[in-house]
Amino acid sequence: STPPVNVTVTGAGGQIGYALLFRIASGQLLGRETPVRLRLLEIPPGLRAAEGTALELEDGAYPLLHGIDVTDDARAAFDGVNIALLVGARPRGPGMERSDLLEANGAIFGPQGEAINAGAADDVRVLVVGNPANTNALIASAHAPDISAERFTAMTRLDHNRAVAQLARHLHVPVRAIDGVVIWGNHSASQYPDITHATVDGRPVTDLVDERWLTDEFIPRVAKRGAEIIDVRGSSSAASAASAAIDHIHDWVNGTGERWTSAAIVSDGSYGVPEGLVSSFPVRSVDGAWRIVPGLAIDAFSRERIDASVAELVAERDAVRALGLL
Ligand code: NAX
Repeated sequence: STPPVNVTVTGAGGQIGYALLFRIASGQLLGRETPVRLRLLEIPPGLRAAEGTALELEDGAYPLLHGIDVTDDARAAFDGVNIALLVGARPRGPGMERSDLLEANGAIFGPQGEAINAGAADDVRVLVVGNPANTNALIASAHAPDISAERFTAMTRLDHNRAVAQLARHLHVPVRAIDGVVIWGNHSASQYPDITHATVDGRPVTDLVDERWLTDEFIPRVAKRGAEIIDVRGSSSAASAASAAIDHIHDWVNGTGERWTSAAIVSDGSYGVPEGLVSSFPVRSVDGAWRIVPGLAIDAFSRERIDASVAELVAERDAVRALGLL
């Protein structure tokens, strides 16, 4: 029988953790044949909540769940880890400057990168969900010199899924009919949801939507969807974020076939994105690795928006470098 896969979730006592862990335990992350061992990492104030979630996981009597450990020790949490979902992060508090936020998160993702470097399995895959996700992934990767930077990714799948869903709704077509949507750049309001390569059942989407809808409704709606959820729901996206994290890892492990998705991965210099930045690209997953979709024509409208979001990533990288976090 298949040996269990070690899955570590940080911030496990939080709201995304609560939406995520039961789906992992039920086999939606790695399939119904693959047993999992869960490690939940929290900081002391979150430990009780994580322990409570662990009790409920036990009560699910999931046949695939081969054990749950709850800890506040990163070394223990990442020992032998195959899949690391880094959800816990320091949110922006009142009066906190951007550099304070980057510094506080550097203090989390640096040590976690070191612990991953020390203990992870050879096939480790890391997904950073906690914000600022791209730069947190960059910091973690910089602290894991023995692990290929390709193994550190950040989540823009929620933005991707939001873009696909908005497009499907606007065009009155099923989500499944749509391919070729791209999120470029940073997981922030500067992101660029690009439909210039998108198709509906093979037909170019650009033939089907007008430019006003694209610039005045679609792009801002996707980029500000997180704020809309907070406004309507009263708290930030959790189940949809968990769902996107499942999609990201599932596709990374199992492959995407010819379809594309979006993921923030280390840049190889493609599309003018400076090498080494963790930026969102159009990707396929082939043989267990993300591959940037090559050779897309980038029009002037897209170029400007990609460059703006990438400039924000460069500024974040420079700021954390100045703080000595890289
Ligand atoms: P919660 O505040 O509900 O939970 C976060 C948990 O992380 C808390 O229990 C806290 O104790 C824990 N934590 C903090 N520092 C930790 C550390 N050093 N080690 C382990 N655990 C730690 O937030 P939640 O709504 O679950 O969101 C988690 C993160 O996801 C936030 O940073 C949020 O901004 C980010 N998001 C990212 C998204 C994306 O698309 N990339 C979308 C959803 C979400 O906004």
